[in-house]
Order: sequence, then structure tokens, then C-alpha cells
Amino acid sequence: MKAPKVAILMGSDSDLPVAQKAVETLSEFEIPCEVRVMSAHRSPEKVWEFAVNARADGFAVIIAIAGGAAHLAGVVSSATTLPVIGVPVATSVAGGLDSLLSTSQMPGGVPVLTVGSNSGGPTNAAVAAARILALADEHLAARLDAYRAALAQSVDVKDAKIVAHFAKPRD
Ligand code: RP5
Repeated sequence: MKAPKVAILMGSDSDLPVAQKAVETLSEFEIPCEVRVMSAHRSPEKVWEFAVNARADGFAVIIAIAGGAAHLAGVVSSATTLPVIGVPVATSVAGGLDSLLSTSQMPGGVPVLTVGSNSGGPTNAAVAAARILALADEHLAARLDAYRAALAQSVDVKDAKIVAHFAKPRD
């Protein structure tokens, strides 16, 4: 059986810097992904066709990245039963509040699991996708344990530096 893939959909190629972070995190976990551009407004037929066929095409999780009137994740979720993770792209409107609300405020029964529009958003989308896949993959679950331990260690390193800094004798 082929490894399940994660789809990373962007509403526009201007979302690429955000998508790139999700791609990097997925590759840390060696999770195969496919990155595509399709727009809920500019190419709705393409979005629908992709979402309707996504499960049969071997995708297990869909990450949808869009900004402004960010309806991509919601439209995808309406056409599939796969888990859909929405990444709102930061905009000039209150830091991306438009994207956040239009991604997250879905009607009951059509979920979009929404991450933040901050720099951690795309990373968290990828880690969340890894956690979903790890439900049926012990090796991936072990990688997630190691990832979590590495996060804690990175905080310890920062803590040690700060402690050393303030322990210096002052003039
Ligand atoms: C959304 O509109 C895209 O996801 C992007 O975040 C935003 C702007 O798109 P472009 O005008 O840069 O193509 O659909």
C-alpha cells in the first residue's frame, strides 16, 4: 500500500512562503505531500474536482492555505470527508482577522480545523496532519515524540542562556 499523502492547497502562488513552512515540516517527518494552486473563487471547478477525488487519489489530510475572503478550506471540506486543516494567511486587515474568520467560522457538519495566522500556523498545520496520520502509524508517532522532546530541549537551551546572562556580575 502506498503511504498516504498530504495535499497542500494554496489559493494563490502568493501564499507560497506560508506553504513552504508546511512543506518543510512535513518533510521533517518524511510525509509525502503534493502542493497545488487552486482558488475557491477563481477556479472553483478545479477545487471541487480535486476535493471530490482526493480520498481516491491517496490523500489522507488536506491543508488549505488562503487569505482575505479565505473560502478555500471551507469549500474543500464541503466536498470531502477527509480532515481539512485551514491555514489563514495574514493580511493587512487586523493582521489577518478576515482570513481567520472566513476559514474557521464554518457551519455545523462541515469542519475546517483552523490553525493560527501567525508564523506558527503552517507549522502547526503540518504537525496536526502528522498527528492524524500517526493514529495508524507507530513510527510516525515515535517521530512526533522525538519532535516534542526536541521542542522542550530547545526551550532548555534558551533558558540556560537567559539564566547565564542574568547571573553575570553587573558593573
Ligand atoms: C486568496 O487571495 C489567496 O489565497 C491569497 O492569499 C489572496 C491574494 O491572492 P493574489 O491576489 O495574490 O493572487 O485567494
